[in-house]
Amino acid sequence: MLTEKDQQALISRLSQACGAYSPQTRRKYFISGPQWAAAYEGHALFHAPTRPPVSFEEVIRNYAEIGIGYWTTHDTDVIPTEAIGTDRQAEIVSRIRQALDQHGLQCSMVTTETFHHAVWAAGPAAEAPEVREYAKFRLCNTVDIGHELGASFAVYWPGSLGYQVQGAIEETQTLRWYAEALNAACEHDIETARRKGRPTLKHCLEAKPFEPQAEILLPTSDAMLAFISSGLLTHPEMVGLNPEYLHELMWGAAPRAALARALLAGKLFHFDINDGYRLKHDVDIGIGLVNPLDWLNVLVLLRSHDYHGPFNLDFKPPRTTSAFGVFKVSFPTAVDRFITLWEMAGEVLEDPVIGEATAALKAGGGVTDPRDVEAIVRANQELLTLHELIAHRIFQILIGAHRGRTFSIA
Ligand code: 3MF
Ligand code: MG
Ligand code: MG
Repeated sequence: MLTEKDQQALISRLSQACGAYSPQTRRKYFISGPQWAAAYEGHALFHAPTRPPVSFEEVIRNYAEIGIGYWTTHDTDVIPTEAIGTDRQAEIVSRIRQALDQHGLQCSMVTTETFHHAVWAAGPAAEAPEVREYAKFRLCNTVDIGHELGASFAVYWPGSLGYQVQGAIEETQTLRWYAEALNAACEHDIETARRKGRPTLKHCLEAKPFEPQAEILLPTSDAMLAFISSGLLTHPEMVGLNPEYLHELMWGAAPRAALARALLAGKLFHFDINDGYRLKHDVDIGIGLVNPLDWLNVLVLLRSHDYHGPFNLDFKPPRTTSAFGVFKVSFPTAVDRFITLWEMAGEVLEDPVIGEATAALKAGGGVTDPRDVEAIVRANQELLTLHELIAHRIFQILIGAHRGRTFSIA
């Protein structure tokens, strides 16, 4: 029988056999590691935890060792709800600063938990005014924590903004109330930033189509774009998006197209990276383990629009991974798949076959009469075969065939 130490030695040896980027290389990318992802104990509605709790000190130390240069957190990942806004918070925040400094990490993003605690049973924009006042307090307090830790982004996932049963809440009213909380956070941010001589934070909305409410009022990034420009926000210029790859895929969208719409609106501020399946629950698998080809295409789009991060590793190490495995396998391999796909995206953008094919498609068939439908069809018929050829070439880049890797039964 293998002892625990033998098993860990096996994991280490096989990880090494896989190869890895160095921590220095990993640190060159704007990749952030969430406190909650590393500290996830493997629990769910139908699942008991499989891993013990880990402290922020441990997470920060391990991220540093791996080469993850940025750390992100919910307020209540690190501060118990009852200590929010108290001296205890100040003491915890100063310990976080110390841990970050000691290990050379930066806090890039802070987020308010408005879904877990009983106070959010009816969501952050509930009918009771005291719940909404409390939500404002929590959002403003998170802005304070963000400035204290040197963050540049604040994220809001209003997953509890919705209902289980229809008719009990009025949607327009609830959205107006939700906007009031965001407005309070932006106004508080402007004041705090001025006082501290820091830039204001970028406030990012994150959509998810299902969970935890049965029906969600802002289920997609597109719904959030409409909300941002609805006139309800006092500072729409401070508010953008934190799309999550799987959250878009879950409702059946093409994540790349959803990101394209965010880019066009100038609202792609932050990006949660992970993987999973269409029309399923939020399985939060590590990037590239389900849809590597789609991921490659997503990164081609982002690279060609100069989006260089943050890329926030919002996945959940599977319940089958041990506490040792979380930092030995789960996080380093997720980072490495991201880096590989990112570099491959660079190859796609520079590939001569794709370049020539794309240019030919854009040049079109050269028909000068825009009313000659027959001629237009004929002039483009052969050219359009290039669509499939481009897709094949991207597949070849994914598997390394463009560099001579071959497979054959002969
Ligand atoms: C839920 C999520 C959230 C958000 C987080 C940051 C727990 O599916 O993705 O992670 O990313 O609340 O705002
Ligand atoms: Mg997320
Ligand atoms: Mg998710």
